[in-house]
Amino acid sequence: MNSIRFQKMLRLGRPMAALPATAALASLSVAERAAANTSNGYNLPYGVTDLAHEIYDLHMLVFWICVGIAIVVFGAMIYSLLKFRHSQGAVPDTSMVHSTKVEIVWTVIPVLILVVMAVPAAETILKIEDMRDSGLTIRVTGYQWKWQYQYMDAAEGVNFFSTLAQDSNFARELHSGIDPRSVPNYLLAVDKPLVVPSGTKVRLLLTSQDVIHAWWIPDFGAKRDAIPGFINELWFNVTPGKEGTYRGQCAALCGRDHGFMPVVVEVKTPDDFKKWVDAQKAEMKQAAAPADAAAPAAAANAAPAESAPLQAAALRTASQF
Ligand SMILES: [Cu+2]
Repeated sequence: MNSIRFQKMLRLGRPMAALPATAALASLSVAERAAANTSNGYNLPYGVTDLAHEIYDLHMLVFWICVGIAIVVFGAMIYSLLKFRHSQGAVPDTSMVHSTKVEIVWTVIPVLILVVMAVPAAETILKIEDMRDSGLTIRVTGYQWKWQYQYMDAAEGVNFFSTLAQDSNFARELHSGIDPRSVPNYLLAVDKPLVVPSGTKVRLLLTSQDVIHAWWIPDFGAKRDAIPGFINELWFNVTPGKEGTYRGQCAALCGRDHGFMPVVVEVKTPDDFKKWVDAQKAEMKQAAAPADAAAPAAAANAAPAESAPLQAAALRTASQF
């Protein structure tokens, strides 16, 4: 079953993107709210990628199947309890005890329901694992308690750390005297967000330098563990027109400051992304200028030499699937 059919079937359950369900959302400016997460605070976010929509629709399909089962099962139970109660002179029917016919029926029906759920779920899982034809690869490394982003492909060489924004960091301290509600995007803001282009399949290679972290952006339908000594992959492709800032958190309990390493992604149009990459490269060149003067050959060789094992690792993980 494809996702478009799901969407038509299940539109009922879709949350309203602009519903200001939480105090945090209510405190955002209009511009920020437009780019805020698409969750209404009660359900999964509908998301901004096709994959996120598909995951949402699957979730709603299973939800409505569960609702249907609950109505049928509890309906039959309540009806029987009331209709055939002892005070009404009901006599137990023993003809269905150890009935092969009944046992076949109550085995086959649940199996069919499971198959109905498993087929579209398997299709989506295969899609989630399909890392082919990505347009941009970024290596993501988790640390206690920050993220490092190292770009490959066209943005090769762009490399930075992303840590909790300073105003959140001050406000979170014990007896800071700062009201967290006065801090925009409290604990969900960073100094330097990951920047990606829209309409591009972005592949992340996730690893960690210390303990297990997990990179998670609910609106991308993307969450995966970052494990030391191991490279995990995930991909997302943000629908063009959905440019903006998307926020998530580290989703694996990774130590004392686990709650203070948010994930923030800024989605730009491919043109703006290219400009951003150029600006980053110019900035890095400027920062490296004194070193270049001292050892031009070493500086020129450093970047490719460092990235070669990464490229090899990327190829290795790609070939596993
Ligand atoms: Cu973490």
